[in-house]
Amino acid sequence: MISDKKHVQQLASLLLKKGITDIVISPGSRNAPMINTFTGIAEFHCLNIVDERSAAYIAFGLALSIQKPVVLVCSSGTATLNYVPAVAEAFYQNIPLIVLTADRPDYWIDQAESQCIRQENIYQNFTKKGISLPLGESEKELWFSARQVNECLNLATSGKPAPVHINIPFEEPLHKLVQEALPEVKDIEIAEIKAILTEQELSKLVDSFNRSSKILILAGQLNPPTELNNIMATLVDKTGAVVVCEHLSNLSYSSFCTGIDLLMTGIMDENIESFQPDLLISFGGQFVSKSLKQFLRKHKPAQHWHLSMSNDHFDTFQSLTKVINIEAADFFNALTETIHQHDHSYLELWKNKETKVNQLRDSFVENTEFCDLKVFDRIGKHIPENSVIHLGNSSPVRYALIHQSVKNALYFGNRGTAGIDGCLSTAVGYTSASQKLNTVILGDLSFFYDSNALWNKYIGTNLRIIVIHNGGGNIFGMIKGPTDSPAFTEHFFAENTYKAEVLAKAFGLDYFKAENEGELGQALEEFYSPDQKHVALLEVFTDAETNCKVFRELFKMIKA
Ligand SMILES: Cc1ncc(C[n+]2csc(CCOP(=O)(O)OP(=O)(O)O)c2C)c(N)n1
Repeated sequence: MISDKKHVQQLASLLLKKGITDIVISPGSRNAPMINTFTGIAEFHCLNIVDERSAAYIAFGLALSIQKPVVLVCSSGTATLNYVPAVAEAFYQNIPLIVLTADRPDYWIDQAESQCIRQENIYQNFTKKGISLPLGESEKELWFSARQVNECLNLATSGKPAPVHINIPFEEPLHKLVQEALPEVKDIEIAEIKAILTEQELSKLVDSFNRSSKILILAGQLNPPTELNNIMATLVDKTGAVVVCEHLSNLSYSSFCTGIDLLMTGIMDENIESFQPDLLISFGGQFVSKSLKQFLRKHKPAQHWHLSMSNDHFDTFQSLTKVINIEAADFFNALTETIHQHDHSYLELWKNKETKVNQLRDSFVENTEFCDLKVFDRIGKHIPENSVIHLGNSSPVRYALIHQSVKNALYFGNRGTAGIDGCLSTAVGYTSASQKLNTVILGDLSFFYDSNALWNKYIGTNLRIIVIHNGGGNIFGMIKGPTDSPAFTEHFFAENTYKAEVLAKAFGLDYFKAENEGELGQALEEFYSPDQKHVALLEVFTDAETNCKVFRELFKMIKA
């Protein structure tokens, strides 16, 4: 059985034609025609999440996992506004979400009607396109609506993917069901095109590349790139270009440089000009490292090329000279075929420094007291190879990037907007469709903020949650500024004495805790044991002041 509402029938038909079948529904009345239609068709895979903020982050995590668009369905009113944080995160990470909001007919808006707000274009800053479907079901209105839905669904995945919004007004009755097949609707396809460089442009780029002796390539946050890793490795071997990446770039090769924050601290004062690039090439999303940005803003390259499928003019380092509208893999492939061998002295300079810094880090971590820095080292050594790791904001992602990455692991983090409000939900959504072991590591505030992520039936047994309980927002003690304020403890650190244990028990998770190194080692053994067959939460208690002291000492030591 499906709803009798024809616009919804058409929409469902087009979603199926375009292979979009994963739907995250939040309950409501106005969205009944969508709920009845999607759940009435076996091909759709429907989840139900009550809290719309969490639902949208779960949909986002699911879309990351299956690498396909995911549909969100909610009622009208504030339900729709709760989607905004995840829609923004998806927008800045180029993930397609199809957001379907139910609405009342426009003649009831602002007329003291229940659960009614101005819903048209509410996500306009974070979507590629937003439409409101017509209410009437005449032939012309149905044709118009099908054309607009086609356009929205095509835009979500073409070029630079992004969320789209379809607002659908419904008149009562909302629950009328019919025993009918979905209507045949024209699927307007979008032709696949591949951007390539003209011969003239390629030869100009190759010429510039060959004339540069210090080439730095920055790979920002990337969803697991399949062929790019090997292409970049070949390029580095041939040219001695320096590839700088973070765990979230999901690239890995012995000649790439990672651990950027510490490495930058290591080069900040000493012989810094020799590290300054002539040519900088960047692609992918954001970098976490602030010191990398500071270094490049101060020591600007003569040329900066940014590779972007949507001609983004990202002038992050105030030195942008060229935007190249091409896939990174295609660009580096084309380049590698034609460029000369370069000498490897620039690469050796960076790699030698990285080796030294890493040695200093390892002996420092071994000798330091129990603190977050040490906890992240131990966690990294226990997470099994081939895992998926989700890093929370803000100090978890920073600590994790200081340490070596886990072998063959995939890394994710909500770095599009760096919110603390959906890190757990994103991980829950990702894990629900993942065959691998997934670990999410979050601070205590982020965990409590998003604990509704646990309020559903879809938590995979392959999920491990680690809460670093340092008594509040410890990041504010680590960065310059907040500790000077008299409002520090109450309004920046936001001291937190609640424990995750009670919530873990409420949601039926196995619970582990650690308050010192011995307990942590023991807990991690059990937490990652093959005998641990159920979803589990490990709460690690550390002292906020010790964490800040050790963190500062590490950077001071590297600098010295
Ligand atoms: C939605 C949202 N609100 C506020 C912030 C600002 N913020 C950044 S980090 C942070 C504290 C995080 O605390 P916790 O999760 O305990 O991690 P810790 O700082 O201890 O590592 C806050 C409030 C944010 N990033 N996102």
